[in-house]
Amino acid sequence: MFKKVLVANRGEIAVRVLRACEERGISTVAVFSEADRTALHVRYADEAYLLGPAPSRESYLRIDRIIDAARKSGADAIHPGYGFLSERAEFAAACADAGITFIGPSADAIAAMGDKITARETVRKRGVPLVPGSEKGLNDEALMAAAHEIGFPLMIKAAAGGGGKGMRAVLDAGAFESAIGAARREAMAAFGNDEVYLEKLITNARHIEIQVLADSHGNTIHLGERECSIQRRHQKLIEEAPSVAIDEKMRAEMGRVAVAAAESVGYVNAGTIEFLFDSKDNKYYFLEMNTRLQVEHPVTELVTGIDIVKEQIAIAAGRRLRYRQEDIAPKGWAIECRITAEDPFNNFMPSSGKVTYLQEPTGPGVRVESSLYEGGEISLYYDPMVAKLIVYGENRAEAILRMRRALNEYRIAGIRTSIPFHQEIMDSTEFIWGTFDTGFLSRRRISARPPQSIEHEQLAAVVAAMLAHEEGRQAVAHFGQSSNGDTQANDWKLSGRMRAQRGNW
Ligand code: MV4
Repeated sequence: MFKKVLVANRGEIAVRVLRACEERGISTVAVFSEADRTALHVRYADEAYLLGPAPSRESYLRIDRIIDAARKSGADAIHPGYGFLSERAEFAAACADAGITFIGPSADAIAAMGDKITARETVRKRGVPLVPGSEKGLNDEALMAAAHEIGFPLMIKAAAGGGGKGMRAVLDAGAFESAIGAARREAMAAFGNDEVYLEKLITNARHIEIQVLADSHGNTIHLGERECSIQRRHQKLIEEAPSVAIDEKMRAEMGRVAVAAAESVGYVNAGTIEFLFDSKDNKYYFLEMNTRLQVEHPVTELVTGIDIVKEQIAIAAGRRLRYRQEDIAPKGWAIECRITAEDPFNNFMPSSGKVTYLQEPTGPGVRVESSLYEGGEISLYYDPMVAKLIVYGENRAEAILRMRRALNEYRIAGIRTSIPFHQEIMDSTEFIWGTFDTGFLSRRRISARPPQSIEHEQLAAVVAAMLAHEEGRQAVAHFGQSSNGDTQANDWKLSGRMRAQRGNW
């Protein structure tokens, strides 16, 4: 097992990884920029090394300086966290060249999944369903021909992109030629690679991803799904596990397909396969594979009881996974809200400043992953996410009510945060019914004023409806369709709401 691990990241994920090392009795090394001298992760680690000035390109993205810090500290492994260098094949290679273990997949696996067209063609050979799209190496003329075959509307995506970066929808042939040019220019500027590809646009789909864990002894398993459809400009804001949209049969099938996708590149360590799920026809399509630990990993940890970061460390140290697929039985419901230093009442304008007061929620089923502390400074140099609030409940109704309670307890003064946004979502019918898709936020306008707490009887209706829906789901699962073609759940929903209005829910 490693004696000393360097965490090449900052903020809440650096603290998260440092904690996992602490619990495994591993010494810890932090790295930091000038702007992070007093940051929580620096204070938490056993030792810390300055990388350089605040801008990421001078600090957290400097492979040479990070390797240098690892050498100076005698770290025998590096955990990249997410973002920054976590999906840079050249960083994984630099670690290997320096004789330092990279806690993640091989440079080859990162590269294979990093090129989104190669990834599609690799997993297709294992029978993974793809969105109908174009193959590698097409020039504009060939792409035009492919576009007419695929049909409109379609999506133009950057081969070196991912996470929605460099992606644009094209609704008809007339807009296609200019869109291709713009997409290539954008891809070149963002990734230094102007290759683009086409996919049929899947409308009103859900973003469902499967967590995969693979050791270096040929054991690859999945830990169930996460629903991540509530995104703003391709930034996930709320994630949950499991998803209301898929049943046990679909879960097993998507899990099997995700494992096959990971095995297609000889994947080792934690990874996530992203799918689009079309509940209109119960079809799902491979989007891409994320070759890193994800922000939203805690929701999977809460429903499986598995510490994914500790598993990553054990796998990188050559240990065998202690689980087989049949040991994985997700239980209960988890929801995560990303707390960002942004003002939801001012178009999510980033907010900076000193945290003058901090009161974090606690109590049953509440987990906070955060780098905030009273007196700490939030700057504009880095991603605005400053904390994650994750709750666990026996079912979705309890998880939503618990999230409402925890959000109401959360107090952060000195900066504006996305907390009020999350409070509104937890009150919204579309979220409570679980009928949202990736277009959810584009259909909503954030109210221009802080939400009034809903009246008790309204809350009663919400709770009753959720519980009825939950019972209904179980009833549907048990009894299937009712006579008039509606699912049993709809009848239960109605009765739930009616029961609440009578007050005897
Ligand atoms: C799509 C799509 C619809 N059709 N591809 C977004 C992030 C990246 N992982 C891929 N994403 C999508 N790819 C096709 N062919 C819808 C999404 C998508 C999305 C798109 C717009 C706004 C929000 C979204 C949330 C999740 C997924």
